[in-house]
Amino acid sequence: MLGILTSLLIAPFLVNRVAAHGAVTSYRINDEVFPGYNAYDPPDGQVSIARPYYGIDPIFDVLNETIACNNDGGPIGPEGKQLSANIRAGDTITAIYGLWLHPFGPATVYMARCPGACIESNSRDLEWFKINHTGLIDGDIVYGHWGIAIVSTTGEYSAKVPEELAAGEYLIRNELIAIHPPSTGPQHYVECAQLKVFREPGSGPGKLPPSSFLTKFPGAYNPSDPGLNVNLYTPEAPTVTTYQIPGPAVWDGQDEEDELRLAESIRNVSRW
Ligand SMILES: [Cu+2]
Repeated sequence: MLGILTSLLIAPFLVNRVAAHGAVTSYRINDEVFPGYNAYDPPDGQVSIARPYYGIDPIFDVLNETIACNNDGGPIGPEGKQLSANIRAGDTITAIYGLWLHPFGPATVYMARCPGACIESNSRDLEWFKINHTGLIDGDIVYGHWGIAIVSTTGEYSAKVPEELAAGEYLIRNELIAIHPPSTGPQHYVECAQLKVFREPGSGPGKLPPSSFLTKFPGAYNPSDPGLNVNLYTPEAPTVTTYQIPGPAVWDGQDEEDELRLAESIRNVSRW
């Protein structure tokens, strides 16, 4: 009797816990689907553009050594197992999630240039730049729409590779930040994949983001970032309609002077 009662009480809790987590299970580029990595099968049999990841459980500590790609930084294995997908600069890559239910928090997408072949690169050593993010889309932080709710309603999240980006090998890093836990702090769900970016003939060499856009993982976030310290459970939470997405500004091809001009114009505006 006690056993049945206990399992009735505990089972839904466990199911919810497991079911609520999630990860990228495949990618889509121009209608072509690239199978992802399965953290619950042995890595030996797997061939994928995805970097391996430890599992669907979130990372809580933004200073954790695994926060770059939710693994030790390395590829699945040698070339032949660790693949890369070709993508044209300016095209869109869609991360497809097997299951995702958390509705509160921002979605972010980063890329990092590998100095040589990505298969030789540890994700922790690379300099990352943000290519896309979606925070609070509308409404307030409790009843409004968030970036990660795009994933809970559509099962996927898309980001455009900057049209200006130089050709070469890159990692892409999809991250969903679920901010609902009241006591533990936000949950970071991170997966990476390898891309080979090429450019349309005649479109020029492209460029890399200026250093002001570059960051490291760990390093991009600080536990004290405002966007990582939002409490949805206060009486005033339904009146909060702004949210500051953690991490650097999005780079969509602008150079440093553009960015300085923008910062200057914002400073001028805020003086008024
Ligand atoms: Cu979860």
